[in-house]
Amino acid sequence: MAQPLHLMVAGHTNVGKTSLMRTLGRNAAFGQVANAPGTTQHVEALPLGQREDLLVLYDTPGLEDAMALREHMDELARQKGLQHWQGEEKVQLFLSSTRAQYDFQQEAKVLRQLMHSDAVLFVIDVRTPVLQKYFDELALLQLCGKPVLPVLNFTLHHPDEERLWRQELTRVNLHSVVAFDASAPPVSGEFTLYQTLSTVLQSHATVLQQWQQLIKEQGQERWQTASEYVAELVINAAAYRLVIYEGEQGEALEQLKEKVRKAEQKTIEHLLALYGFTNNELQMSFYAQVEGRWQQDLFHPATLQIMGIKASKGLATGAALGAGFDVATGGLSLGVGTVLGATLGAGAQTWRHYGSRLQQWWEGKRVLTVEDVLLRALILRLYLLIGELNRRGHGAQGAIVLPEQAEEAWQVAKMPEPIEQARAHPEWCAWGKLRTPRDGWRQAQHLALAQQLQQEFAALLPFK
Ligand SMILES: Nc1nc2c(ncn2[C@@H]2O[C@H](COP(=O)(O)OP(=O)(O)OP(=O)(O)O)[C@@H](O)[C@H]2O)c(=O)[nH]1
Ligand SMILES: [Mg+2]
Repeated sequence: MAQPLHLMVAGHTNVGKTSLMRTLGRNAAFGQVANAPGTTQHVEALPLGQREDLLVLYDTPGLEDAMALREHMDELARQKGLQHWQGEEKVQLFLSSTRAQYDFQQEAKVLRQLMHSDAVLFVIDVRTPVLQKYFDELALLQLCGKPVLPVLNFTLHHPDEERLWRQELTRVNLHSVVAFDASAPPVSGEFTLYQTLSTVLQSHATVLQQWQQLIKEQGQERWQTASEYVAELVINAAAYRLVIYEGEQGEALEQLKEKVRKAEQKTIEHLLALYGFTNNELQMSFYAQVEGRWQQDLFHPATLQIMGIKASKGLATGAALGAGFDVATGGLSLGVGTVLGATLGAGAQTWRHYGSRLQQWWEGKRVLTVEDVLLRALILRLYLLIGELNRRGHGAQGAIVLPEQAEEAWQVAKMPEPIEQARAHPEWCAWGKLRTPRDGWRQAQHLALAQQLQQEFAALLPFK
């Protein structure tokens, strides 16, 4: 079996090394990130994909005074009579010197890690001017003869600066350079990074290939799991029905809204965790993490309209019935119930089949259910979020902002069959139960819905 690749991330202080670690490791909770120098104090390992046998990244403290360190090392080398090509010996000499314990303590940690690494990702903040200190840092890191791949960070809005840095790096013989942005990495930027790395690190080309394959597989798995989370929420919401008596409508509506909101929030939490965006340190409320659409109440008719959902049909029919979808219910249906609890209270169309029972409207029980229009809103909001999570770098600090545009296809699509099935099976709803009901047919419909949603929203995947 191939040896794991030990890859260290190094560079000047505060250039985004830890942010790059977070993004490549898909872990927003890794290490400390702050807009201040000296945030990372120790070397910290991060096995990628929880696979110690493939690729281990190492975060390191920022380099601060490489120029002074180079002078010190040159002096030590002169005293020992080392030749200029004896870089590794020079580093060893420094590491056993007194100053490695004191004024060059941070740099010593970096160079110690360098001795145990196969290659270095040298992070550069392209917004900073090209200065001598960066070349001193590069020269230090090149002492051990390990391949150095410059990673240009903060490239999103700085194409000119990126070009300039690329030019300058060729002067020191660094022709393989990768552009990245830890907060909004370019689509397939990760693949470009590993591909470029394998050109300067032939010895580990196999491991790098395996890792790229694994990234793809894990991406597919996440996509599948995410769709299962959404499908679970939708099955529960479609199956849910609340039997109420006259006069209880107001209270029941609030109760159901609360249930849907809670279930949606739980799904969001699961999605954030699935994509590695749970930041224990901040423990922000999800409203703080996810801006835009989420601040709008799901049940407000304006939300549904902005989402582009064609609710007009449901609106008209519901209004005609004197219940159903209106401002007060916001996507919940108040239908005629039967004592036996047969299929009722589903979409507005269902009403046509039960027209004869309308005279019972103010008699007996009512059944409160979640309308199709609301299910569509739930699905759309969650897929917009998934799309964002797929694109977002784990080094990003700001709130997640959902795009304005919803998937056009879903605004008109017919409700998938598994949703219709769930409507006919109130016992499928897991809300308020200890565990998901064990029912083979429910399971099959749940997976079928997840599958259908994946196809429907395939365009949101950053790579196929
Ligand atoms: N917009 C943007 N901000 C970034 C990017 N990378 C890092 N940052 C921000 O830059 C600041 C420094 O990031 P860190 O990851 O802590 O930098 P570091 O190099 O690890 O810093 P030290 O550990 O102190 O050496 C933080 O405020 C990050 O949010 C990027 O690609 N784009
Ligand atoms: Mg750091």
